[in-house]
Amino acid sequence: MSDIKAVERLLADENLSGELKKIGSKVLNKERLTEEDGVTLFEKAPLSYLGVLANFVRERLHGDTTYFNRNFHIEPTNVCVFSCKFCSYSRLYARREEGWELSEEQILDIVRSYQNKPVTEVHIVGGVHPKMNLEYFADLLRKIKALRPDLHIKGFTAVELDYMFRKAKLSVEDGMKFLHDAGLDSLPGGGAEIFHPEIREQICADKVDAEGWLKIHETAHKLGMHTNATILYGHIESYRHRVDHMKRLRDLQDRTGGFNTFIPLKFRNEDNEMSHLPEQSLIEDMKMYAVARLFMDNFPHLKAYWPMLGRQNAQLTLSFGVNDIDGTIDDSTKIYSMAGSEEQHPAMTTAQLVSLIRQVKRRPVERDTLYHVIRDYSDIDLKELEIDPTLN
Ligand code: V47
Ligand code: SF4
Repeated sequence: MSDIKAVERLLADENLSGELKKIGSKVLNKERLTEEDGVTLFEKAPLSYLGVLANFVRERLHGDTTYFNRNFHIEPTNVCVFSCKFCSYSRLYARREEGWELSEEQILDIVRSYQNKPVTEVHIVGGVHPKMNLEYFADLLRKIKALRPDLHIKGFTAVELDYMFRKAKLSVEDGMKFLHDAGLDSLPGGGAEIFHPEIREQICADKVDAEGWLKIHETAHKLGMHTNATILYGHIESYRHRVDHMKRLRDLQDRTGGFNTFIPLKFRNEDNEMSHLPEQSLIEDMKMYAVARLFMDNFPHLKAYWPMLGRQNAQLTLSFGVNDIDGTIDDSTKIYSMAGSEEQHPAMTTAQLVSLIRQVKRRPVERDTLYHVIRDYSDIDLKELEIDPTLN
């Protein structure tokens, strides 16, 4: 349970500056941090301080519970009309012969291949292909639901949705309702990048802006759908831009309460137009997670996406505020392997995920997309898990 003594010791340290003591007391007393506090944490707080406080908040909210799910991705295409400079994955529409475009039958075959497997979620995301429109995706959603009514469909970034709705000449409300009725259950957090126009205009000028992204998520929340949010950090943005980004999300969450999870995504620099930038250190990564946990006080969950960070680094985040490490994935996404992640074929069995979490003395709990508990794995024999076909 949350270690209040560790926080009290931290705040009693005579070497700690007055401003960090004040921020620490706010955290202890559940007072909201200002944007200035957020920037101060990034600029001045030692990692050890951030770790104690973020872990305190994580344990106050969730104890040792660490969530994971059993999921797979479908990436219908990497052909994209946009040209985000950080993206290693997309191929421009003009060079589409270099990319891939799955047919509807191929996509449904992927779903069929999971017919007897205990996955609970499919995550559908891809490039913005001008020929895959709203009707096409609505039809696909209906067909997936017909095959697997129990499968939660988390699909389409706000970038894909914005393009689909505009092309169909529908309002965000009507477009979202149409897809929700066709079977779309929730939205992933992609496409957020950095909201501030000073940065957005340099890294992804041609896709939906901050206001458009937030409006799409707000509309989904109003329809009763849950969504996630991301930040793409560690490139040309400053700490001020990161805090501004988190503040916009926190404000929307105050209004709707519809976000489940915040997912910081580390910029990976292989094979994209920003490859000249170095990748951030692991220390900077842990700072990002910890400050997010402290600043985003109305987000229930903080997720480290292991295919992007690598397994051991994902373990480390569990001491810096994170309480969710995503899912089994089953080698079904290419976004991060193409951007240079160490995880070239991201896949973990349930037994591997459980042991990863147990190794760092946390409690592995399988969840569904909406964080309903499916099973607590803390006392399960790992050997039994490896041989039980219903569990892997
Ligand atoms: O929006 C693209 C990012 C995102 C790079 O909601 C990159 O559960 C780092 O949003 N380096 C898409 N990041 C993926 C995404 C996501 C992933 C996992 C879970 C969830 C969820 C959402 O990937 C894009 C962009 O921010 N991205 N290229 C890169 N080179
Ligand atoms: Fe297209 Fe998404 Fe890549 Fe941007 S990040 S180029 S929208 S696939």
